[in-house]
Amino acid sequence: MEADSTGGNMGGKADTEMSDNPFEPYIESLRLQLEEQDPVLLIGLIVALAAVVITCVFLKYFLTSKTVRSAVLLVGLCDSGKTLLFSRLVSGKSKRTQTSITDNSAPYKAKNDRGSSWTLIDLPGHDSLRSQYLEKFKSAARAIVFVVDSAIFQKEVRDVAEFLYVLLTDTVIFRNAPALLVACNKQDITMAKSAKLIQQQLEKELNTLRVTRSAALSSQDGSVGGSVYLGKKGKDFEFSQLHMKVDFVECSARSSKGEEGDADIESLEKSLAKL
Ligand SMILES: Nc1nc2c(ncn2[C@@H]2O[C@H](COP(=O)(O)OP(=O)(O)O)[C@@H](O)[C@H]2O)c(=O)[nH]1
Ligand SMILES: [Mg+2]
Repeated sequence: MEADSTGGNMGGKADTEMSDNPFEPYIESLRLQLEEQDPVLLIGLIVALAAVVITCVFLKYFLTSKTVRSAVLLVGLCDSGKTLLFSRLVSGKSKRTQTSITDNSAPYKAKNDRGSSWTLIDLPGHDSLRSQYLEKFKSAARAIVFVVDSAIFQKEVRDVAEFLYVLLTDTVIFRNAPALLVACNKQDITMAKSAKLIQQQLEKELNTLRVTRSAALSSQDGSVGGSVYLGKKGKDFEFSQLHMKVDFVECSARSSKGEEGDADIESLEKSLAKL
C-alpha cells in the first residue's frame, strides 16, 4: 500500500507511532500529498475552511440570541395559583406555597415526542414587583401562561383585563409574539367560571379598556404612544385578532381534596407540548 511505503520513509520513529495510532499512516500520507500541492491552493483551502467555521459560529450566535426563546412565564394576579401550578408542572407534587418574592425558575420537559425542554419561570404576582420581573423576562418568553382564578373571576375581571392589556400592548411582546395560554385555574371549585365565559368576558372588558386607554393617551400628547394598538381597528376586540397563538384551557392545581389530591393540569400540559 502507498501509505506503508511513505510511512516506511519516516524510519524507526514513525514505525513505533504507527503501532499506537492505526490512522497514523493515512494521516502521514495525506500530509505528504498536501505538501506536494501548490501552497497557494493550500492557503486558499485553509481560508475557506476558516470562513465556514466563522460563519457557523456567527449563525449559531445569531439564531440562539434571536429566535430560540425558551422561557415559559407564569403570570397572573396574586393568589391565582401560579406557584402551585409551577410546582405541579415541575415536580408533579405540590409544595406549600408562600407569597413569592423572587422569581422561581426550573427546567420543564414538555410531554411531546420531541421532548422539548423549556425554562418555566414563576413570576411574583404582587403589583409592585410585577412589572420589574416582566421587564427582565419578557424578551425571553416563548410562551406566557396567564393564570386566572376562575372562582373569583367575576370580582377580578377588571384587574385581570388590565394586566392582560399591559402584556398584549407591550412592544417587545407584540414583536416576539409568544404563545398566550390562559389557564383558567381552580376549576375544582364549584363556583368556577368556564374558560369560554372567561374568554368572552375578557374580550368585552379589553374592548372597553382599549377605548379608554387610547383616549387617555391621545389626550395627553396627541399620539397613541409607543405601545401597540390592541386587535383590529374598527372591530370589537377578539382574541383571534391577535397574531400570537392564543389558547384558553381549564385546569386546577389543587383538587377538592386539598393540596395532596390530584391536580388536573392535563389540558395545560397538552398546550405546552404544542409550543
Ligand atoms: N381550590 C384550589 N385552590 C388553589 C388552586 N390553585 C391554587 N390554589 C390555592 O390558591 C392559593 C394561592 O396559590 P399560589 O400558588 O400561592 O398563587 P400565586 O400567588 O399566583 O403564586 C393557595 O392557597 C393555593 O393552595 C386550585 O386549582 N384550586
Ligand atoms: Mg406565587
